[in-house]
Amino acid sequence: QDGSTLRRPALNTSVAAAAPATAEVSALRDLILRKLTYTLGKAASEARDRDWFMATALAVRDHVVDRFLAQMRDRPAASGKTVYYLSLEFLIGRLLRENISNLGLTEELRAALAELGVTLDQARLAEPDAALGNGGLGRLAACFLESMSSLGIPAFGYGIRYDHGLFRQIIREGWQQEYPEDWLTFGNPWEFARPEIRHRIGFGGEVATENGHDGEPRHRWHPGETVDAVAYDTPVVGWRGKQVNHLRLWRARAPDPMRLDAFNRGDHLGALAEQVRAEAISKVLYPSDDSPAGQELRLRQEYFFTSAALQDLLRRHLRAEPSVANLADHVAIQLNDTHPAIAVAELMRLLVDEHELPWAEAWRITCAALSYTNHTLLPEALETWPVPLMERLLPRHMQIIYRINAEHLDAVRAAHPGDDRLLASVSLIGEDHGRRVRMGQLAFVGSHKVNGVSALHTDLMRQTVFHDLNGLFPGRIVNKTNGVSFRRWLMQCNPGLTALLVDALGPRVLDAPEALAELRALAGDAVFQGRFAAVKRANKEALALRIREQIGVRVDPGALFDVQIKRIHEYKRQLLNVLQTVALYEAMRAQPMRDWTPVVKVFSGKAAPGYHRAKLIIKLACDVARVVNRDPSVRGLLKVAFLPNYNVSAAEVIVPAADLSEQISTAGMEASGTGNMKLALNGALTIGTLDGATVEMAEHIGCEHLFLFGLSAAEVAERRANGWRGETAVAASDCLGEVLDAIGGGVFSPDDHGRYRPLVDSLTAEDWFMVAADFDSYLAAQTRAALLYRDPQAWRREAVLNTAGMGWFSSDRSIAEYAGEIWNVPVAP
Ligand code: B1N
Repeated sequence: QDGSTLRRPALNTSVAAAAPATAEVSALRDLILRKLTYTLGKAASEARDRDWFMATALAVRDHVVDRFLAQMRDRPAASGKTVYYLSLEFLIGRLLRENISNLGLTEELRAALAELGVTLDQARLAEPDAALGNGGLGRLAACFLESMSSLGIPAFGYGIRYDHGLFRQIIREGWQQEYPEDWLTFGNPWEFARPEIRHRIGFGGEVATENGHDGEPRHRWHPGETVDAVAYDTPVVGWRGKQVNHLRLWRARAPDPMRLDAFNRGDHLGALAEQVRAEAISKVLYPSDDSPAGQELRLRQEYFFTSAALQDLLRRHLRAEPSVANLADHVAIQLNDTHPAIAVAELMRLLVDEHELPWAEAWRITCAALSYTNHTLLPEALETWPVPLMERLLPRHMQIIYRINAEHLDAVRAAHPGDDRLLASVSLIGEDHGRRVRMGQLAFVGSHKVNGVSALHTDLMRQTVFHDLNGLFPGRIVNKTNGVSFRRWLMQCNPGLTALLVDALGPRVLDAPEALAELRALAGDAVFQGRFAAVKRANKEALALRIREQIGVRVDPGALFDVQIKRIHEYKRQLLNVLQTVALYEAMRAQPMRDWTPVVKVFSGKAAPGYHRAKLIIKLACDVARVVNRDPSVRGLLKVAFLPNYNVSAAEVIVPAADLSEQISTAGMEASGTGNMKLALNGALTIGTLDGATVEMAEHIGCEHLFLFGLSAAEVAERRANGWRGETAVAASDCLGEVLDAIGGGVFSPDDHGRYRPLVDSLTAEDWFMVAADFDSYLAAQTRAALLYRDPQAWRREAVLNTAGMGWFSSDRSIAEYAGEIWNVPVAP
């Protein structure tokens, strides 16, 4: 009745299924061996998996270099533009499988390694994750870079080469603990250090004003402190090796390595103080996600990489062009959220102060070159910087911002005389909590296009945070719904499903994801369903093994795998999922012999280190898991697993194994979501609210094929405005009260009865995230899912229809839209 009982089709599980040519295999084998011997200085007999990975990666990198250099050398085609994607985060994950798959080298490499007595997985799994991002925003940047290469768009990604990426999460007795992550310890075989590509970044100091020859005053910034940004380039290989773009990450170095005089006096620490201060900038990624990180170091990081990027692209431009006057014809600069929003002032400074352009011309170029993507409307996540901090750290930029603001407000006054409310609302300086620079407003005013990341989110941008600016600049806000790289999130992470799709739809599905729609015709076909289910079953077995190895919990691969994998945040409502788990547990205990659908609840995700509520939710999930997993009365029909240290590589195992995808944020709060897309693409059914891009998924898949529930964004807003209280929902519900009593009363925390009292109290009171409000509706949706799962044919049909409806959510589609409507760069058909 489940996939395991069907005959497994003889499928070649690789995308590039053709037998590799022997000459290529031996050449690759010899190259790997040479790298191992002469670059790493290791004998094959001594080599560990990590050494094989390094040698393999270096060999693969050789295959990339020629294309990489050509891209660097050649200007893009005549009318060509280069896209510069500025992002404080790039959540790359591992690169070996992506690079060999995109180069079409997978089978050659597998064979070459086999001749050396090594499996591809041995080498592959030894690669550390490049975790230079927190979550969706950073992963989107990584998918977008890959898509730009795949579509043949010349592009650079600019960011920071953090010594330490997102912290490693350990769960000790249910509590999250953070440990530093160390991806560079053994070296990074993908990157090229470019010590000769270096830009000077200033901080602090004074601004001198002189009289320029044209009568206009000239400003010159004399920074009190300087730091060097040094380039490290990682090639980004596109699908079928089409184009190799650059991910250029900046490392902070002190201009002078140390003060020799102090060192010689015996002041060894003092001699190094400047170096430590400078290099702190690229030391560690801030672990904030959808939350503010208002530290001075964060502002230094933001300015550091933004200035380095702009200086770098100007230098590149001036190598081919006589002046900066036509800059906007050759560059498109995308600001990934407000983290690089200081680019507006920095580009003005470079054009006006350094390249001596008149202000008005510089402003025209700046607005034409820049565009800005907004990723969140959560008020606490909108970046603002205190004016005194900006004046101290970036005095010239603050002057420039004042002038931009003055001209902006003059224009508003002229068009809307006497409207002080409007002036205060659209000003670049907020006066609410002390005077602060509003980075969202700055990015908006300095860009020609501003985009949201899903249709709903873009509408909410127009209605809320950017309502007044939208009125002043109609048409500037556009929507660009997110997408995901089908190479990584289907072909590489799910080779079994990919082979099945190629078999059913032909190889063109690898290049044209719209072809997935043709699966609809096969959704009811019992043979196809069986093959689809067999792939899912194998992926679930792999995940079951991982769960046992990681946390010692045994799960049945035949059970419904219900997964919620994402950052832990109140608005994402992992708590709602835990409440339903407890409700199910109580129901099972009350009626142990009913024919319950076996369910495995999988949770994985990190909480921001300072976000106590989120850490308490992890603790609750673990406490519930401990009680449920060892209770014999549930007969193993419910298992709960919290998998520690969620990252890209973990997602690549969990996503292909999921049956049910939890996308249950409070409507109006998740800007887009991209995990929702990865899971549905791999045949998981969605249980979700009408939030973010899930709305558009429901349109593409057909809303009857998702388990939708809960309040709409408008209803949430209305309840909040009318002073909603959660106790209303408790009173109306058959079981919510009992669930809250159990949790609040210490059933899952016998060592500390009061541990969850504050959590429960917030649900009966304001219930800001509408957990109580949506509980009954969520429970009903969960029941529908559990019932459907008991009918394997019906479930499989739905799973196929979900995959079939996801073709539009490729990041290639997103990038083609950016190219056409924001960047004005051609995309080869
Ligand atoms: O960006 C993703 C979206 O799919 C998610 O819905 C959205 O939550 C996420 C401050 C953020 N928004 N804001 C952030 C990250 C780091 C930080 O320091 C904010 N991340 C998102 C891609 O569009």
